[in-house]
Amino acid sequence: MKLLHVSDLHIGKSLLEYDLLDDQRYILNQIIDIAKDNEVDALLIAGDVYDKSVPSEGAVRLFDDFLKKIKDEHIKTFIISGNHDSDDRLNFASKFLSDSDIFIAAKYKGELDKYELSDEYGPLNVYMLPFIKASTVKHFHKDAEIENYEDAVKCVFIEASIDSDKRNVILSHQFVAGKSHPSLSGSESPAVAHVGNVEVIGYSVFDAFDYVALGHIHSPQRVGREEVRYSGSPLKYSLSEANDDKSVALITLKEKGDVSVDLIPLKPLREMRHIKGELKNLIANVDNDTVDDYIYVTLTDEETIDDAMGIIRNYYNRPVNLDYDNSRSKDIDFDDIELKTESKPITDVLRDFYSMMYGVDICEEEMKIFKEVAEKAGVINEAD
Ligand SMILES: [Mn+2]
Repeated sequence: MKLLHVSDLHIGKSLLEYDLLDDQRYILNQIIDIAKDNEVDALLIAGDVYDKSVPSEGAVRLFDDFLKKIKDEHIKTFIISGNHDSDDRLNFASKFLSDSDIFIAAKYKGELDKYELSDEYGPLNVYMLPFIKASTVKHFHKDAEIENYEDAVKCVFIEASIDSDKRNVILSHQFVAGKSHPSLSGSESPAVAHVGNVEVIGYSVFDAFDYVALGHIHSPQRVGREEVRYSGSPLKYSLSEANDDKSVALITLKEKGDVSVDLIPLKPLREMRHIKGELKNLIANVDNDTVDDYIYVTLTDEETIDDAMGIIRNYYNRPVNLDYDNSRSKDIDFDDIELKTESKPITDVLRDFYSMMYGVDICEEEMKIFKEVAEKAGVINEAD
């Protein structure tokens, strides 16, 4: 039995003003090609299909096209919801889609969805756990002692009476940790890793499963054991993922206990790059193959350069962000900022920030504009 595990598609996501639909269409087609080339028995999509609970028209259209291709290629597909998905919207038409071997579990309704596949080694159970919170499960199992997400998942598994002697696979979109927490990449939101976090679920809760297809963390990685994995997002969605190697996980299951994992690399339509240096050096060394990539720029110039982003735009078509790494930026102690700012009026905070960044005092005209904007945003009122 061969299964292809992907997650965190985040269809409809944009980077700054660039919508990523072309990049996402390209990578979804690549995933279908990989599924075909490897003759997989099923595709597993472990949540965060969409980036937003109310996806854009373009996002819905792209997912619709993707489902059509899956159906035309006869790829059996299992899809669960992630924390970014609206359960009811993702569930739309799911009863019809199941006739086409596309199974969606977007909402926990008190029972764990289970499908049985089979091959020459016998039956294989595919369980689908949509993204759940502790309160979701508590609602259905009022007598169970559920204090956190781990209790909730344990309760779901007990209710489903999973037979650990059978071959079992599960899709789950939760924050699962091994001995250490998985490394976050920044675009997962709102996963915040800290000790005692009620969302963290120990990987041993999944001991009854031969393979655990996880979604939520965007950097591909195993959790605790080889067969408990985050496939990671198919595209880089934040600067901290710029050095990730994105991949899909091809799972081969033979008799009970015999599971192998192969990572198949994905190649994006456009790369994400972080370039760093003095502006004059950066623009003197532009590699023509990279001008369409998503570019994060860090300037090491000591002086702030007027309209640096505008200059960068003359060389790169998709700059996403620009910041500085110089002696001034190194002076900023982010832990201290909250303490230093809470007792000050916001106009003073801006005055200090401006002089730290630019080395001169803010002029009255700029301060006037700032006040107007801050008033409109409701940060200050006229009395301030
Ligand atoms: Mn995600």
